[in-house]
Amino acid sequence: MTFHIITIFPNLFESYLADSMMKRAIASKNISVKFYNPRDFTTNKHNKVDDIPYGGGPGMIMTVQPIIDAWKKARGRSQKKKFKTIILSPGGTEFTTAYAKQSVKKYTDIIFICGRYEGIDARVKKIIDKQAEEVSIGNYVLTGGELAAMVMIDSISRQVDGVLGNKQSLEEERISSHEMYTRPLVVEHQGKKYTVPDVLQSGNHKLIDEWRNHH
Ligand code: 6GU
Repeated sequence: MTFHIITIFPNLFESYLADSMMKRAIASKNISVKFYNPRDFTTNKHNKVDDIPYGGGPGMIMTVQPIIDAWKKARGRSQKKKFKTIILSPGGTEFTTAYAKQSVKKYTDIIFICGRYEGIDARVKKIIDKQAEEVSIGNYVLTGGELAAMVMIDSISRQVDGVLGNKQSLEEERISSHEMYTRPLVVEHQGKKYTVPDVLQSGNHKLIDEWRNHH
């Protein structure tokens, strides 16, 4: 899976991609991440990527041309019939694990368009048309699409074969059991002892599975 990220703040992604699961997934070539900064695609003198809104109102709107030119570059590097464009938008379709799984099945390339400021000129979506979908990660407003793109990239990557290795099924199981324990067997805190449920030490995997389904 290749992620193409259109953003004026590529640095925001650096630390997250440089460690842990994402670092390994990139090193093993299970995923790859490419950046396109609209500022590098501007045709105006001062590399402006935004302007004031028609009709008035606060803030700035990201202009069409640099985003579309960045998108064309990303599209040119994608597999023709297997790419998807996601416009990060707090009002879009809600992102879920099911969405992540579907994305891995259907696409080899995902292009993320991250908006900043008060938004993106609506004509970006109209120009890209059928190939684009507005997607949100939940019912709250973020300063920009970058954090949301990172959340989706994390969630989609863990669905890519080989990224979690043989840990995959275990990791998925965690959702049905949120009570997990590791050593030591007894933790003492302010005079009180906190121990691990006996069943988890029983070695009886049928009983352990049953217990996990209820905790
Ligand atoms: Cl995709 N963008 C922004 N700005 N805020 C959000 C979001 C996206 N998803 C939830 N909140």
